[in-house]
Amino acid sequence: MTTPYLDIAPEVQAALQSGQPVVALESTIISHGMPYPQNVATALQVEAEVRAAGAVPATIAILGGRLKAGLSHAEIEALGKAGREVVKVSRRDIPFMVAQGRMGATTVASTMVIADMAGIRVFATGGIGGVHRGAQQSFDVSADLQELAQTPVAVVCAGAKSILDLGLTLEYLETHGVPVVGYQTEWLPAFFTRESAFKVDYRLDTPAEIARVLHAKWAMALRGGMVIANPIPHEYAMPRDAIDAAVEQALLEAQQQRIGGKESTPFLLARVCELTGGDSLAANIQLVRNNARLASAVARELLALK
Ligand code: PSU
Ligand code: MN
Repeated sequence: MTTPYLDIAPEVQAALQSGQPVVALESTIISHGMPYPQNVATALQVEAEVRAAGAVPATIAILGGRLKAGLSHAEIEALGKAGREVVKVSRRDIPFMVAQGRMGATTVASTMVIADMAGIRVFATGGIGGVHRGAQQSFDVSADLQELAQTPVAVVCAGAKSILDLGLTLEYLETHGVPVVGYQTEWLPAFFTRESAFKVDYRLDTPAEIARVLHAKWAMALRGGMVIANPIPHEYAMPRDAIDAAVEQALLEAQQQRIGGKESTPFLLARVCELTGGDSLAANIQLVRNNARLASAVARELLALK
């Protein structure tokens, strides 16, 4: 599907038309997920990783009110430099950016919306949003989960950060019919660590097996996407204690400062990054690159089935 609001970069368009694999990438991870300048460097490295794996990257954002699938390096630099000043755009925000001609960084949810419009089926990121700890009171459930329930895009991630309640996140996804696949693991990865206390729904060991399941799901017109949880490579995984302490501290500060709504996740991401220092940032960068590689392989295998 194309819309009059969507600009697909020529390279991405050519790849889609000639049956080359394309991988969508989000932009909130650039603006709100990491500090400048590492965010820009990472975004470019991730694009390079996709290319090295024989696929075409399509970083997604909203610029000047246009939905963009495929950004220039200058556009990525602008998003990264503006950082948390850029509007964080989820599904609900898209029409405001378009009608008002504004710039927005897309979350997992809105990246899925735009990838779907462009006909891109596989998307790589770091971590997805989920059910927040204390959601029984706050009702804070990321719109990413509802998007996974309705939009046919596979999201390759390293699980979810332990700022979230991973058990409730899995329950929510189950209720909404979203499968969670572990790549070469039966445990849900927790972003900085390879395992959590929770099992995934299905373990699959090759990109081809993942592609076959996606193909079957969409061939039957079953609504929605899939979570492909890819553990951080062993050599970059972090000790759980260090992460847990930083997460507890960040959550406490968020509560004290009454941070809520869309500010919650960016606040927690930034505080965990500050409190754990360079180590967690290095791990974060490596896991996104790792996800870009797997997503590229899945995109390639999916095309082979069409
Ligand atoms: N988790 C991370 N890094 C991120 C995000 C989440 O470890 O960058 C970003 C993604 O863009 C995700 C968004 O879609 O935060 C979720 O925000 P919220 O919880 O407000 O839905
Ligand atoms: Mn939220």
